Amino acid sequence: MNQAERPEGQEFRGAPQQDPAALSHAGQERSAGAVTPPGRFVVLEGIDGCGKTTQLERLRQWLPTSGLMPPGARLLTSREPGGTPLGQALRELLLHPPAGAAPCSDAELLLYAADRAQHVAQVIRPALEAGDWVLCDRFSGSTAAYQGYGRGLPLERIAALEGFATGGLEPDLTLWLELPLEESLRRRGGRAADRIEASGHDFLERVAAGFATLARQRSWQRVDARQSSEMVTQECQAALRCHAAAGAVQGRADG
Ligand code: Z5A
Repeated sequence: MNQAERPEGQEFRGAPQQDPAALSHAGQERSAGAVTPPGRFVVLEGIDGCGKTTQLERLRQWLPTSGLMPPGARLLTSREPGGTPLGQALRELLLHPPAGAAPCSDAELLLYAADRAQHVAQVIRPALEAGDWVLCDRFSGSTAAYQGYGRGLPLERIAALEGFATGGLEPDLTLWLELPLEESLRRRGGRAADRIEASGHDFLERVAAGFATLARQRSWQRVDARQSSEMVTQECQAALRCHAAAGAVQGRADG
């Protein structure tokens, strides 16, 4: 999707929800030891061209009137890399570096971590702490898939760096848009590849397999991205409803 069309950093207010109990998350924890901000953090992951940008825009339009968001909560959409002004500069360096400035694998990992640290500190955590919802195109899973499984950097090193960059913040829900690599290449068509996309077929195959492994390990919600974009949207919406319903049950158990 065209850069100018991307809806990053936009905010929308939720309509009054149909079931106020559906989003009771006070006191829940995303991960052991991490205090949970009251908002919701939803991430779209998958290989290049799997339809994240398309679905982010559709969910951006749907969520505020879905009845899932608490009254007054805002929806913020963002992406990585590039969800902050610093991130925009890092994105250019990462995807379209000037001649001679392409980062080595370790530097690439550190630049993605820097982008994420700034994004969490400046955008994501403040929004979640204010009770808002954040819908993000890519997060930590992409680093494990591309720099871990793709580049072959040690996953333990990546995990340690992630903890440092995010302060332990993890998504509440990750929607993994699963698409075969060949279909992703077909969808890309004649569009010029950025530096990561140009890393070669074997690299992209390792990334795609890495996403499948991560989805199993991290209990991501799989969405079949081969379907029409309307059907993909419906699956994403169903996953979000399910997640909210599970939150309501958990909230009642806690309360
Ligand atoms: N990267 C990394 O290495 N490490 C990290 O930690 C992070 C990222 C965070 C960011 O690229 C690059 O950074 C990315 C990973 C790396 N590189 N790669 N490869 P980006 O943000 O510029 O782009 P992207 O996220 O990889 O993908 P994209 O090009 O924006 O694609 P998309 O958002 O997933 O898909 P789309 O734009 O919605 O759709 C692609 C096309 O398919 C478009 O023509 C649509 O109209 C069409 N489409 C969408 N859905 C459908 C369906 N359902 N059917 C048919 N056609 C469809």
